[in-house]
Amino acid sequence: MQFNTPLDKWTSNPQLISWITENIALLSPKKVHLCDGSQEEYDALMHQMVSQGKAIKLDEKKRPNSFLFLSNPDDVARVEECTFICSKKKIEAGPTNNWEEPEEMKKRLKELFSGSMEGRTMYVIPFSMGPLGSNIAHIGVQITDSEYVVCNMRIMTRMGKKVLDVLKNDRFVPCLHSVGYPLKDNQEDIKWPCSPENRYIVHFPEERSIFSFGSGYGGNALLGKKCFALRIASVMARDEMWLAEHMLIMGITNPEGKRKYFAAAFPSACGKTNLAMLAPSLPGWKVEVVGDDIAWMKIGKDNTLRAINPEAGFFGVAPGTSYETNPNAMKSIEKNSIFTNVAHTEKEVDVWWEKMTKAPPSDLIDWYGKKWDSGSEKPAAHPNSRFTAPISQCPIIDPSFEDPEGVPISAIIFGGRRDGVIPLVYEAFDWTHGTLLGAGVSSQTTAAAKGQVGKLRHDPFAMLPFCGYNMGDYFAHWLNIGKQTSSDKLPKVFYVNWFRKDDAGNFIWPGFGENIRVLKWMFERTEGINNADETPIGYLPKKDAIDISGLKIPSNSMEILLSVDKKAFYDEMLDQEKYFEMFEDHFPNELKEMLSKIKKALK
Ligand code: GTP
Ligand code: SPV
Ligand code: MN
Repeated sequence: MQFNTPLDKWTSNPQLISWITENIALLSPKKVHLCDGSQEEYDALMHQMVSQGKAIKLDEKKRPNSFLFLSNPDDVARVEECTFICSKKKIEAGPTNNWEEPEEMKKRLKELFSGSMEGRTMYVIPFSMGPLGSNIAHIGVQITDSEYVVCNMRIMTRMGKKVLDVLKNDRFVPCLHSVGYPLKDNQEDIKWPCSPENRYIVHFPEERSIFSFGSGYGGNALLGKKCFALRIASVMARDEMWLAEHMLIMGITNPEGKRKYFAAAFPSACGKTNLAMLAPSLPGWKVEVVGDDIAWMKIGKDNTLRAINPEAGFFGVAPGTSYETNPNAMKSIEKNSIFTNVAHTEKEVDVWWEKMTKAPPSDLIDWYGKKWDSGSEKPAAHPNSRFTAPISQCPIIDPSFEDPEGVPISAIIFGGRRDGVIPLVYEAFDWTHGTLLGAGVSSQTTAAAKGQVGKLRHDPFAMLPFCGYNMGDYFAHWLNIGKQTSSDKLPKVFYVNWFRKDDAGNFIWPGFGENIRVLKWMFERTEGINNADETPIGYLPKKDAIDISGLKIPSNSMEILLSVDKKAFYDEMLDQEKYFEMFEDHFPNELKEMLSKIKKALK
C-alpha cells in the first residue's frame, strides 16, 4: 500500500495502527494519506479538486482562498431516516431514534464498506473536539475518501498531527466515512460522488464508534459535529454527569460593562448562528460569540454551569445571511471559506444566495450549475446551502473562546419556529419547569433535514435528531444536573419565539439585531430585576419592560407578541402530554407533575 508518510512515523498508538490496518483491508483504497493538518496539505487538496472540476475557485481578489462546491441534488441535507442509534437494547435508543440490532447492522455495514474506497485515497484525520489538550476535549479519528470532508474538517475542528501528539496511546472515537462510490478499473470520478440509495449514519453508543456511508454532505459526513459532539457525546455526558447540547454560546455585555453568557437551543435552521453573532441595535450593548451550534456544559469548580464550544468553525445556513441581518457572519466568510450549494456570479466568480443583497446579480449560475433567471420560481441557492468558515475569522469572537474552564452560563434559552400560540419570550419558574420547556420544544421543519418543510413537529431540546439515547432518560438527566448545584447558581431558563406571524403571514417581530431587546430583558432578569408578571405559563415581561426605544413597529405589536391565549396554550400542553406518552415510564414524574400544575392553572 502506498502511504504519503510512513504509518509508524506518524503514530505509535496501537489502537490507531490496528484500526487503520484493518480498514485498509476492508476498504481496499488505492492510496493512504495520513493527514498532518497543514496549510500546504489543504491547498494541495483544493488545487486537486479544482483541477478535477469538483470545486470552483472564487475570485482571489473578492474572496481570497475560497471555494464553491455543488453537490449531487440528492445529497443536500441530513438524512434522519437513515440515522441509527444501535445500542445493545432497543429501549436504550428510545422511541425517537431508529434502531437496529448491533450485530445485524455491523454485518450490513461490513458489506457496504467492503471495497468502497477502490480506486480512491483513504484519508485519516485526527481531530480534537474542544481546545487541544484541555481536559474537557475529546479526540476522534475520521477515515474518509472525500477530499471535501478533509478540508471541511480542517476548518470545523482542531485537526492534524498536533492532535496525535496529545492523544499519545489513549483511546479515541473511531469515525469511519465513505461516500460509497468506488472507482473500479480506472473509472472516471464525478463532481460529487455519493450513494443516495444506500445511506447509513450509524452510531454504536456503548462502543463509542461511528459509521457513515453514502453521503458527503454536512452533518452526515463531517463526523465530529452531530455524530460525535452530540449523539456520542450525549451518551458520554449522561455517564459522566455533564451535558452535550445543540446550543449556541454567546457573551453579552451591558452598557455598564458587565459581561454574562447565555446558551440557546433552537432546532436546525431556526436562528442559532444569527443569535450567536447578533449585532445589537441598542446602543452600548455588545455581543460576542463562543459557539453557534454545539455546547458541552459541566458544573465547574465554582458550582456554576460552565460551557465550551467543541468546534472551531461555523457550518452556517447561507440564505438569509446579509450585511444587514448578520454582518459578523458576512465578515467571517470574506476569505478562507468553503461554500456548498450556493449560487455564483459568472463574470466575477463570487457567491450569492437569497436575501444576500436586495436584488440578485444579473449573471447568476444556480446551485445546479445552470444559468438562473431572476424570474425563476426556484431559488438560486439551495435553502440548506452552507458556508464553512473558521471561528477565528469572526470579528466578535469571545476572549474566552479557548478557555478550557468554559464560560459560566447565566441563562438557557429554548425556542422554535411557531407562527402562533407561543409568545415572544417567557421565563420558567425554576429548573424543573425549564426542563419541561426544553422537552416541549416544537417547531416548523426546515430544509436542514431531508423531508417536508414547514410542518410542525416536536423537537425536544432541539435534540430530536441528535440524542444518542432514550430521550425520556435524557429529560431525567437534565433534572439530575439541576440537583448538582444550588438553585442560585443554576442558569435561569427562558423560551423565545422570533417567528410569530400576523394574519397576512408576515413576521411580527423584526428579529436579528433587534433580538437584543429581548436579551436585555433576560439579562435584567438574571440580575434579579423585578420586571416580570407571574402567569400560569411562567414569568412574562411587564408592560413596557421590553425596551422598544427607537424601534418602528405598529403600536399593538408588542401586545400581540406577548399575548397568551389560555385556551390555545392549554391545547398546547395537552398536545405535549400526548407526545410524552411514548416515553412511558422513562418520562420523569417531576415533569408530569409540573405539566399538570400548568394545565390546572390555565383551566
Ligand atoms: P443550523 O446550523 O441548521 O443548526 O441552524 P441555526 O439554528 O444556526 O439557524 P440560522 O441562524 O442559520 O438561521 C436559519 C435561518 O433563519 C436563516 O435563513 C436566517 O436568516 C433565519 N433567521 C435567523 N434569525 C432570525 C430572526 O431573528 N428572525 C427571522 N425572521 N429569521 C431569522
Ligand atoms: C443542523 O442541521 O442542525 C446543522 C447542519 O447544524 S448539519 O451539520 O448538517 O447537521
Ligand atoms: Mn445545528
